[in-house]
Amino acid sequence: MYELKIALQKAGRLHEESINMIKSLGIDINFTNKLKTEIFIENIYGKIQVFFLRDDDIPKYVQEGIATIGIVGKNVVVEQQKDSLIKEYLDFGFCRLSLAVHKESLFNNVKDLFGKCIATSYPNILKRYLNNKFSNNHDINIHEMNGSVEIAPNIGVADAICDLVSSGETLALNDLKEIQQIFTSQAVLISSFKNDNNILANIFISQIKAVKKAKENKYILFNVLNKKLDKIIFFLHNEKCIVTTVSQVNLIDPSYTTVKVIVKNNMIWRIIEELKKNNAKNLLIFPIQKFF
Ligand code: PRT
Ligand code: ZN
Repeated sequence: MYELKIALQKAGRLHEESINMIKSLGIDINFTNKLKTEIFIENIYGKIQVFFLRDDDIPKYVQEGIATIGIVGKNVVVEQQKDSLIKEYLDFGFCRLSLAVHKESLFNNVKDLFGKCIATSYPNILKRYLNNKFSNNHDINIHEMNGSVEIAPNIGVADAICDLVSSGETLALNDLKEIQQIFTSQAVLISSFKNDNNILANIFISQIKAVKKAKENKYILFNVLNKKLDKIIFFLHNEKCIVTTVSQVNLIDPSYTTVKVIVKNNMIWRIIEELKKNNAKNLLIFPIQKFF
């Protein structure tokens, strides 16, 4: 029996989607009591323990091995300078870290902030950005705040802010305008285990990769006239589609062949149009659950 300990955000922006991600792997994580801080799940390979923490604590717990795996925003991991824990990008929780100033301010770019003060909860990421951009040669002052950063310019604490933005509504509500994006973020899977010493963790990560890959593709099934088959197969290979089945035994009409193919999402329209042009029939498109 193997053991896997997973740390997720207890409440907040990543909570729901982290749970959905775990469920999509086929792990039954139904819990009714929202106040519960840990749950145990028995799986054919072993025991999975899920516990819920504040996002800021997740990288430390993972680094110390208290949790094997964690799901947290890349912004938190990089700010805590634990970048090496990142194993996989999870395609949710997208946001950006941006510099913003009062909408009527004359500051239009980062250089305009020389000699000025920027308030932020992300001093390390901001410092790294400024030092890289200006080769350590700038006199911008960083004022660290733990929350409500967006009010700093209005109360005279700072000339600009560096904060997370997703829709931009919070900036607009506080009469701020974005002048420079300095970092992009999304939810990441972090882990500090060595590759060969935790079988259940390896299985978990390979399942996550399979779900991600599945989301990027669709499964298409169609019937095509036998005489057009070679042309269609050549076209599909040329477009880097993965033809999984070519079945000559078509019970409805022997002059047709059934083809099954895996197609990247961004190619679907092009492929379908070409198939239609070649009189393909009974075109069906399926989502894929996991793709190994
Ligand atoms: O309680 P705990 O410490 O666990 O949570 P938290 O309050 O520190 O974090 P939480 O739940 O707000 O965010 C968790 C993670 O979600 C962040 O670390 C990011 O990786 C990600 N994320 C995605 C965001 C946003 N989008 C986001 N918009 N985190 C915060 N925001 C805030 C932003 O700081 C600003 O106040 O939302 C506001 C802006 O949103 P818009 O849509 O108005 O632009
Ligand atoms: Zn937090």
